Amino acid sequence: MTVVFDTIFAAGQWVQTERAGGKTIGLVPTMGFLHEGHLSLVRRARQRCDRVAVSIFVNPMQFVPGEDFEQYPRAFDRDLSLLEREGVHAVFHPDVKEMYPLQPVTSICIGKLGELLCGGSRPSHFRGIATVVAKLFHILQPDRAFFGQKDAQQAIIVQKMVWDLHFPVKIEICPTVREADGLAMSSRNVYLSPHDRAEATILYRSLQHAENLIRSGISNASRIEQEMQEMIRAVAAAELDYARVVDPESLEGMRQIDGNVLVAVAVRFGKTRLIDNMMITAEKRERK
Ligand code: PAJ
Repeated sequence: MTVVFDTIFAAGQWVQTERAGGKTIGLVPTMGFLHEGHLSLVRRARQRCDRVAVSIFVNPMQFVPGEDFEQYPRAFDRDLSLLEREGVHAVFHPDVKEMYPLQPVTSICIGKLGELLCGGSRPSHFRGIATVVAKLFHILQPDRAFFGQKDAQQAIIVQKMVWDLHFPVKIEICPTVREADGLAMSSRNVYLSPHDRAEATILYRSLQHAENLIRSGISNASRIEQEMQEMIRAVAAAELDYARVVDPESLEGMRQIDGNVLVAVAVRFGKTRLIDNMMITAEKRERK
């Protein structure tokens, strides 16, 4: 049976009971409008933990003014029935007043990591994410929390926050789930017109192109970035935000590729901003 809590107090009581019974808790934080990507995290959590809690909360603090907070798709009843089918034990579904009863004066600052890549066009976004994730960790006290590789920068920032602030939680990062044509699943894909939806495969195609270049031994990061940018610019409906080859820990750009790299793209189709990424390991070989 799936229990639903909309207050922090009720969630805390459930946590206390489960922990007193010696159960481990897995948390999957989401903003709802669930798809197979979210459900893959839920399934992993079910395998790894005795009890699974899913939070559904569209967090206003991570939306920059002018973004889609109001329009963000919501479908709680549908989400709940999907989670019931997955055997989720608890769903935490607070409203904004419950999570932010007062104007907060405290937030989690992540410095440069939050300014690079998506931070360039969404300045306070990662502060909002780190802060709400820290709150969710305190409320639901998970042993493990599950995040998607799809949002690579978010996953890296959460992992660093947990290390820096000694949260007693293990972060597990799960692979990106894609549509048949390669488009990464996202709650925002519903915003796309049929035409833009077809063109949106450019994100994955540009990542595959980067992968092929790296596998063929090309190690000049800016050449790879340029080729990706050209591919994306050739798609009329696509407006490039970034296409970068970066160090997977610092998210800083690099000149020569060596070992692991994160290739990350962000592209706008009208008002809809899509992101995707790939972790690629360059084989140590002669450079071209
Ligand atoms: P949301 O976009 O709903 O995503 C919730 C979780 O699902 C994140 O960890 C995200 O990386 C993962 N996810 C999304 N699409 C995925 C896909 N195609 N494959 C695998 N995993 C995928 O990310 C957020 O919500 C919020 O920022 C949140 C962490 C809940 C904080 O508000």
